[in-house]
Amino acid sequence: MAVDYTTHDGVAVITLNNPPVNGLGLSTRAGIVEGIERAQNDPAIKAIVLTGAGKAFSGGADITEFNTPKATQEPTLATVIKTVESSAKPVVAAIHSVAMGGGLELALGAHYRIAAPGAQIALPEVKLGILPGAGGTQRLPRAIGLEAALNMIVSGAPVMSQQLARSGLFDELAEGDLAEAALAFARKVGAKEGPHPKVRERKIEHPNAEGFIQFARNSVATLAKNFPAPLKCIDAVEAGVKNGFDKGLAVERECFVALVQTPESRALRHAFFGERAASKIPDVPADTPVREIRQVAVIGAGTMGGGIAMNFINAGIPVTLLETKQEALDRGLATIRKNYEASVKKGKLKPEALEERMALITPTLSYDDLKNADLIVEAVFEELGVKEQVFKRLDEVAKSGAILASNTSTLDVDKIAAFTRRPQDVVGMHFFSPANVMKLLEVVRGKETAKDVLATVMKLAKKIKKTAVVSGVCDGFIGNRMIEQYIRQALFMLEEGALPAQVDRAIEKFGFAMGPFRMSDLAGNDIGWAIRKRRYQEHPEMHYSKIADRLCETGRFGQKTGGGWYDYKAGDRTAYPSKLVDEMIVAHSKETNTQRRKIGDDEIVERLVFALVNEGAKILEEGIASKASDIDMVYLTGYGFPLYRGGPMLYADTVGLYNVERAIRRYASQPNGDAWQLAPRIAELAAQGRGFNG
Ligand code: 3H9
Repeated sequence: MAVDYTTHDGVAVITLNNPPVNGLGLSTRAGIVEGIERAQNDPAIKAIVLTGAGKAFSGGADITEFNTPKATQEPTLATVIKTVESSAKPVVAAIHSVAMGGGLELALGAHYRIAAPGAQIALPEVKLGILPGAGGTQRLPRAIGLEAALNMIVSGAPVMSQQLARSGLFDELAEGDLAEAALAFARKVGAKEGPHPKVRERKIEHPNAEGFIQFARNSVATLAKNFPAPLKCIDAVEAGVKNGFDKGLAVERECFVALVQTPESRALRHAFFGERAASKIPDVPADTPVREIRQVAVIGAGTMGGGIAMNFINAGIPVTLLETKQEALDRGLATIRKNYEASVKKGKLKPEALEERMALITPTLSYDDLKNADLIVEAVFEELGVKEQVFKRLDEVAKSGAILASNTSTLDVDKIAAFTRRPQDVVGMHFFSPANVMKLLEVVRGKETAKDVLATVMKLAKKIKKTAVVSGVCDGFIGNRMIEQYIRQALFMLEEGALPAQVDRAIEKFGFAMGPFRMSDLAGNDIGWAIRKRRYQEHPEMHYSKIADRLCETGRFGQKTGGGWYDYKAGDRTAYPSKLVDEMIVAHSKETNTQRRKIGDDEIVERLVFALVNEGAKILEEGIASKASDIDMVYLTGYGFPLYRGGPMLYADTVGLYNVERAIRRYASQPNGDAWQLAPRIAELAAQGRGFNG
């Protein structure tokens, strides 16, 4: 049963009981209606309390039902709320922990609301690409005022119940036991004559509602460029302000139905579930015991090591920071301090917190100081010999059961594990630069990595607010292995007729934060050069355009050398197209006897994105990633793939794998076609009319 019904001295208590968050799925909705009717028909009942069991009042509509028949099957949420609102006996919503989306809308349909402090109150629907679809855009402005409501609706951000104590949303804030307070409140209002108050009957008071709505529309239009939902929220609120509750409700409904079918909403819901699914590893049960991480050590105080250390410090976990030389240690500490000072300046960190955080770092030059660490993350030079020295030393000093993690982005974690006598304790933790900012953490699972090590690292990742995705061992793991194919295509296109600025412009228009050439200039072109040199040795059969090598031979490594694919001016990160480089590209085509042609933006986008998709499919086939949504999470959180497209694999599903396959076969038959080896998984799924995500 998704709803419990109990009675307490004249009060009926309807308790949503649909773990984990009392989502308002069909059976829960039906249970509420049943409960209200039962209470109406029982003469002994004078009032009704509506509440939630477990860790939420309600997290809102059940998102998994969207676009399925259950979503529109009666009783819909609108019917449930109408039933609650029109109950002759007063309904008191007793809110704790979480009242979000449809959950808050349900509470707004009650006659009274009583809340525990510390409850998160939100209409977060915009974050899923929709708008509150069960009266939220109409009732919240009537409950807390136009401005506060519009802020909550358009941002989706949660507000703590105590902050709303005087907003008109709650009749009471329960300081003690919520259940008892709700019963007492219900008895009190149950003794009163009806009718009981309805939020829908309140007025929206605002001195200049029209002006404010116009102002909100203008601000939202620029902020929410690629997302249609926020503007629709304003349309619905405006309709209610101008034409009354019922007309507003009709506009809200219309907008909801349209938005829930948009690709943007599908992408955002995919990301919501993808983030949660990423933390689940198929053969590592949720109840796997975890190791306790009270003390962390980081080896290497460079940009990467310092950034990694900051993650733990920010979560209140003390860090021992090890370097080989005092100057390097001092430099690393100074950089960390500078980063925190910048946060203080921006008002993101309280000045007193700066010293507290710095105090959590113990700098050292001695491996002996690592003996108490529960987790040691290595961020030293990316060379197997250097890693060997570090891990052999760690094997000597680390306590038994300590997790030994490498931040390697390219090296074989199994080889690194084999430098120790405890490969089961070794794991890859691949942070992305800047490590204190980027959300992505690739957790690299070696062939001997213990399950409890994985479970521990995944849990810790949540604590340090990272999106952790598990990758098997392969060259480049998930993210960099795919990006290599993307860059390869970008370079071929230069040879065939495009110029860097055109390629970047096309893919940035598609929604990438940064095109491949601007990205490469930022990261340093020498990094890719080193990887290609290795490839020429290891995979001489793999064919690359030599245009990037030619650029590197001139010393144009990117922003750090004042020039790369673009020109840069001192103190200015703007990428200016470089006449010199463009001429070099054209000359290179000539020398390689390549007939330059006009390449359209559509082709640029297709070749870049499908190169990711094709490699992603191979990664799935090989079991390097366990699900397509993991790959999407890597690209959404680490590589600037546009969120509103949901990641490369979901995008491929949106285009249709049949079309992806045809395009790849076409490119395979054109110049540089040897780079396109169609992943069998794409052909298989396309033949079955399926996508990567079902
Ligand atoms: C809506 O209400 C539309 C209406 O306006 C109109 C309708 C007509 N549905 O985040 P967690 C699952 S739209 C289904 O790890 P936490 C989640 O997938 C809805 N499932 O926990 C996960 O499953 P699993 C508006 C949901 O404690 C588990 O619960 N509401 C839903 O860190 C635990 O989640 C929202 O957008 C749902 N609505 O945070 C709220 N919510 O264990 C979205 C959660 O299998 N939810 N799940 O991986 C949240 O923000 C957080 O989940 C919450 C709890 C704060 C509630």
